[in-house]
Amino acid sequence: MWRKLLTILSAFLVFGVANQACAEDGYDLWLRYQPLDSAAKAHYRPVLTNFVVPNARPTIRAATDELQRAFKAMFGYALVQRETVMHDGTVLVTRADSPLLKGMDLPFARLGKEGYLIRSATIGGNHVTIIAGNSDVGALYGTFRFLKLIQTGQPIDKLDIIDVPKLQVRVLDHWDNLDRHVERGYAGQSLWDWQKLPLYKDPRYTDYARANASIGINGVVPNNVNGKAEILTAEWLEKVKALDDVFRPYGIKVYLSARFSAPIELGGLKTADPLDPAVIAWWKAKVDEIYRIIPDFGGFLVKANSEGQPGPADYKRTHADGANMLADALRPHGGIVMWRAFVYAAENPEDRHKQAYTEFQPLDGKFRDNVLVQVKNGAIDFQPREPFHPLFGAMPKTPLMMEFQITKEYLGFATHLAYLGTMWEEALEADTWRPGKGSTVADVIEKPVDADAITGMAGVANIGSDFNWSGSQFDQANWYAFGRFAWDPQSRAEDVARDWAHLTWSNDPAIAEPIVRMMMRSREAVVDYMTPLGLGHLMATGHHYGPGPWVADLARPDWNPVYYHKADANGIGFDRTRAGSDALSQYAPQVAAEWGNLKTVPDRLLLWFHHVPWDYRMRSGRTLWDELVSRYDRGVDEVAAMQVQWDAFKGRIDQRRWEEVRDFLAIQHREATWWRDASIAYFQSVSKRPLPAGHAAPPHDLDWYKAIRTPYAPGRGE
Ligand code: GCW
Repeated sequence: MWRKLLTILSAFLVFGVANQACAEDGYDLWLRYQPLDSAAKAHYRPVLTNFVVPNARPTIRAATDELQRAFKAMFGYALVQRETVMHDGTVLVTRADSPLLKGMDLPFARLGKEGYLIRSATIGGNHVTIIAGNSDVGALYGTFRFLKLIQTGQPIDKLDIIDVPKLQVRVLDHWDNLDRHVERGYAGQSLWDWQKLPLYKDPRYTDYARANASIGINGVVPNNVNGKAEILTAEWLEKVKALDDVFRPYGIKVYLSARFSAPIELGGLKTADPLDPAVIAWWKAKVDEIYRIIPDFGGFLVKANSEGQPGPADYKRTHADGANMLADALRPHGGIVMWRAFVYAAENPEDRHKQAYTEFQPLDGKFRDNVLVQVKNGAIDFQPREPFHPLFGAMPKTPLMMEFQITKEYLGFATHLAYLGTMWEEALEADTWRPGKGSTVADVIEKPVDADAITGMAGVANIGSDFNWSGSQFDQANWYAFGRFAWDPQSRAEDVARDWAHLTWSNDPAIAEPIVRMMMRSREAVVDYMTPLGLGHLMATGHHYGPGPWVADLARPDWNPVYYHKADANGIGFDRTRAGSDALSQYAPQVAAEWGNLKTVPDRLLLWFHHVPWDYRMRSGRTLWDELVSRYDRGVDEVAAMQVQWDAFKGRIDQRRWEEVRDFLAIQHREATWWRDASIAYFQSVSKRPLPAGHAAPPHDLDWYKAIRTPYAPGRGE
């Protein structure tokens, strides 16, 4: 009797545990390693029985640990480990200089420092799979690629793959404060538990590093660009070192945001003037100290003379003076400076769109060669849609790196489903026409300005301590996509979405394909219900949550939405043609000609560059006013369509994740409707035109929307 009871009990326990293991919550990201069915196992088994570990270098160990983890999960068994002897079915994870590869003609010369090859080969009569690079980290990247093939059900018996990253610095910028508040973060607190560091290293740091390495990210800036100087003190550097120790095996370097006034705050100096010998000496000593603690430190990220941050202009010096001073301190150690071009000044009446170009373009060629100038994709600020930044192509002697925002400050925080791959693709494939036709933004950032110039891309992270990392299941796609675009700026957003959907949701095309279609349309939906037809910067004040197109009372003109849309009785839009602010003249003449002409400017940028009468006839045949209203509705309808699509997945996607997405789509629908109603109510009060037939009036009057206050919205900028 007791035996029977025990069996039932243990069956219950096993079932209970198994059940729990199946309850996916998103923690595993795209590295879910789902159990394969028996047909798939039988298919793969001949190619995979054991592997060789020629040595125990930490990065090779990280790669083989990942292989084992994945195999146990997918196949139900671990690979047998062999030291040197190969058998049929060996996976060899190694480096170009391995004696095991002696005499083989492999194209290592094409792989650079971080590239890899995956090759099905015969060694000593055995059929093996070689995963190798010139460096250990190349082999690690190759391992993740190999696993992806299995995760997505691809054949692996005749492999001949080569892949090399096109950019060198592929870095995540965390806007995390030392008290764990994340500026513009919507995924909980900062991942970095500084108070427990350096002694306690949360295992999540390793999982974070695995996820980054799996998509080729090789750098992390853990602290906010609006930062405190304390991070540079010895006490904090020990904490940073602890993180660095976790990241190193995954090929990830740590960089730090450096506050320009640190010599005053930490060093007790009277000035932070970059040409002052005492300041120069302070930074040199500080950098030497950092490298004593963190020998593979990457360098500094700096936000200077922007939104109240200190910088060289405080001493009438240029950005180049500031960046070069830090670069000189870092150079002996091989460190770099990422100097942000996101600058605009309160006292400057010039169109904010123009200010970064005005300040930086004349400095072309004046930066040290270990400086990268980090430029946001657009000239204003990560809006749902912006034209590409005019600096791309305009500084041919200066390495420019792209800065994208992964966290969705302006695209619905964590809850709105907005795949940013399409936005980044749009920016990267834009033709700068510099020096001539066919020189895209991707080309500009990819082609080194001289033989050994650095290249890079930065993404403002959307990661926090939420169990699903990004605050939502679908925001994981943006982290994933950032890695893929940083590896290859010519990536196609749709391919990336498809890979992610397969890895994250299902290999069943009946699920994955509709998800890809949702993702591909999702960002345009946000543009439609927030900032259609080239509008931008219409959000509420401070936290940026919800609509605020009426806001006109902020200290600086260029913080007010009315500055950007300029709606009046005649029309709407910012005239940036020669008759207006002339920001267009910062682009190549061909670009300026296309966008400056009402006949050729695409609808999507119309109001970014032109002030247009409400009755202007659009390509659709509708008036501008009618078109504007119909765009708002189109955006809301698209969200409703996503809800219908998602409902159709009920029971076919694991419950918890399915429910979360369903509920988030409901939030998105409510907020999209809020944006639509409030914006139409406001613009109608200016345009004084009736709504076109078939478009419902907002349910409340304008004052009702204006009165909405959400002081506790997350991610505040402080
Ligand atoms: O997008 C704006 C944000 C600020 C941010 C700034 C920047 C870190 O609202 O919170 O500050 O850009 O990029 O420096």
